[in-house]
Amino acid sequence: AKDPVRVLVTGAAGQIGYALVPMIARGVMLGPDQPVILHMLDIPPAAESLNGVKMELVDAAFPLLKGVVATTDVVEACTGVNIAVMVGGFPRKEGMERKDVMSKNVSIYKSQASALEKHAAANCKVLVVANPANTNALILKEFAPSIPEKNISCLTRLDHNRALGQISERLNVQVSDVKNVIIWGNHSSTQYPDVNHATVNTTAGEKAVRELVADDAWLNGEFIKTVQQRGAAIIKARKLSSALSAASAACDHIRDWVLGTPEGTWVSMGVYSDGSYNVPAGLIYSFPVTCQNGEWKIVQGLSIDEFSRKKLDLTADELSEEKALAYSCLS
Ligand code: NAX
Repeated sequence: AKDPVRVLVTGAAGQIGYALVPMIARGVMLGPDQPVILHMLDIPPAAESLNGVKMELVDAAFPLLKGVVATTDVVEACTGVNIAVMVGGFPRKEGMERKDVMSKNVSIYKSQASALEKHAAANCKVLVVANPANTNALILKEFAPSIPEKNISCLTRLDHNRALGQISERLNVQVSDVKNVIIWGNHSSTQYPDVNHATVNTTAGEKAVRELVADDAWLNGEFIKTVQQRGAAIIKARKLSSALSAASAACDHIRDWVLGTPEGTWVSMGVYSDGSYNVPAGLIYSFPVTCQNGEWKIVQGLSIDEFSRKKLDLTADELSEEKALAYSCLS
């Protein structure tokens, strides 16, 4: 039998946490033969609720779940973890300035970065979900200099999956037959969902999404907007933000990162930019990536037309601004 993997979920008493921990305990994230020990962190006001989640995990009698640590102590939470899914953060409340929200999250991610750096297992992989996800991940990277930058990422897989879902609905095909959409940039409304290289598996072989949809106005307009605004549409409908789809996307992200992407398929991950596609180096930016042996690699050589170029730059500009704002909160 395999040794258990320790998986940290911060903000585990929240909405996404409640959807995510049972998925991890069932093997959705790391596979049906991989035992796990869950580390759950939240803040003291949520301690009782966190303990309730722990009770339910016990009651669910998951065969793969070999232990549960539920704590409000960040050092205890981070000790020995192999994977860290950072869902906890300070939400934007009505009437709050962007700078105030940023400042709260910068201080959270700065201190959690240090705890991970000192106490996590060597080669721990980190996924930041909490918003502003890209910039929280960047702060985490800056304050955990001994964690390799290739081990720090943020979640844009939900946006990626939303794009697959929209194409599948529009063409009335199975979502599993659609692949290679790309989310470029920030997990925000400036993200660019790009279908220029996306394909659908049909009985007549692989066909380009653009060819099958045959409606560039829709693809360049409503489609992009729908994916960009999907989070807000869910809030409007549910009166709560996306949770099950976010949890599922977090599992997809880690699973593909650890176990590899299928041959010929790429996924979107927010990763540390090396300047690929003329995206400024030093931002956490969502790129198309393939994964093998536990490492991601940015897909190279895709053609970028003028329309796309503008959109890649726009979302990069927003990230540069966020980075400057985050740094201004440090001083
Ligand atoms: P909730 O407010 O339900 O849960 C957040 C939890 O984090 C709470 O239990 C809170 O007590 C805890 N928390 C706050 N500060 C903490 C700290 N310093 N250490 C540990 N825990 C802390 O929010 P939920 O709906 O679960 O969303 C969580 C985060 O995911 C939010 O920042 C949200 O904006 C972000 N999202 C990101 C998405 C993505 O695709 N990247 C999509 C979904 C989601 O909107």
